[in-house]
Amino acid sequence: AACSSFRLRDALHPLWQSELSVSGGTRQSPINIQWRDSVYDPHLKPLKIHYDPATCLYIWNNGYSFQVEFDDSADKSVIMGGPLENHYRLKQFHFHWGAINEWGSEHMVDSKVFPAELHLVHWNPVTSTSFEEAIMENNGLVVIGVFLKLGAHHAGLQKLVDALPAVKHKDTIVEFDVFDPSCLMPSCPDYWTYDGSLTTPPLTESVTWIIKKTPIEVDQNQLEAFRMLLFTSAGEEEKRMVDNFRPLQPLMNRTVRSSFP
Ligand code: SG7
Ligand code: ZN
Repeated sequence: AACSSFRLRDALHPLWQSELSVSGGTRQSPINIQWRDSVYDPHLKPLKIHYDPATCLYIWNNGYSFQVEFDDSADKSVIMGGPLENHYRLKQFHFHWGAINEWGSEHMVDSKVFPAELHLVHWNPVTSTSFEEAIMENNGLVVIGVFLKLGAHHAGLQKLVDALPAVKHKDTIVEFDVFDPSCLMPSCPDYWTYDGSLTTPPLTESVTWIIKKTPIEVDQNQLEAFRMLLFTSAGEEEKRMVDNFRPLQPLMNRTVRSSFP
């Protein structure tokens, strides 16, 4: 049931080839956040983000997105507060985006879709000894989602955009030192939170999602730079890396909480 609405393109993508039989999920992601159905929880604390720019290691094209990886061998880049009972370590961030500006985000708000969505992926070092272990555990992961909308040039994002030509092809990787992803965070502290899953295989239901209410602005050239990346390896027939989002999943028996009234 969890995958009942995925598209043919998902099924054809190598990432999904062995995952056609995933079913039975009750807390799958992404979802459409209905603002008026979300419940204000006054006990939700502000989210605290402490990233050490020196833990940033490299950027790679994994054939589905590009992602920036961090040294997670110690508690150096962590988040805490918000809905969380302990701190979580930053492992990587990546984006999802569309072929055109009319779609691209995984989550939606009142059925509104954004041209792209940033995911900062963290794992629980209190209940797991590694990221790989945390993927399989309830409350093992926290992903912060930030919507990207079309608007002003984003200076912080540009350092990333400048590195993209070097990872145009699948399986390419380059060093990417000293980057503080908190520059990609909107200044407004408001967020929604709900219990969900990874949006790619193994689709495990191990994720506490924290979706920031306010999008960040990026300009058209920056979105176009994402769309120049390729799903394909060097030498293969070129396929543009676009529309790398999973379709909406049913909310089922879940409540989305908001940190704001
Ligand atoms: C992207 O999204 C990659 C994956 C990530 C997945 O495909 O960033 O990272 C890898 C392959 O290491 O999977 C386990 C994991 O982080 C799903 O992440 S998401 O649910 O935040 N979209
Ligand atoms: Zn993602």
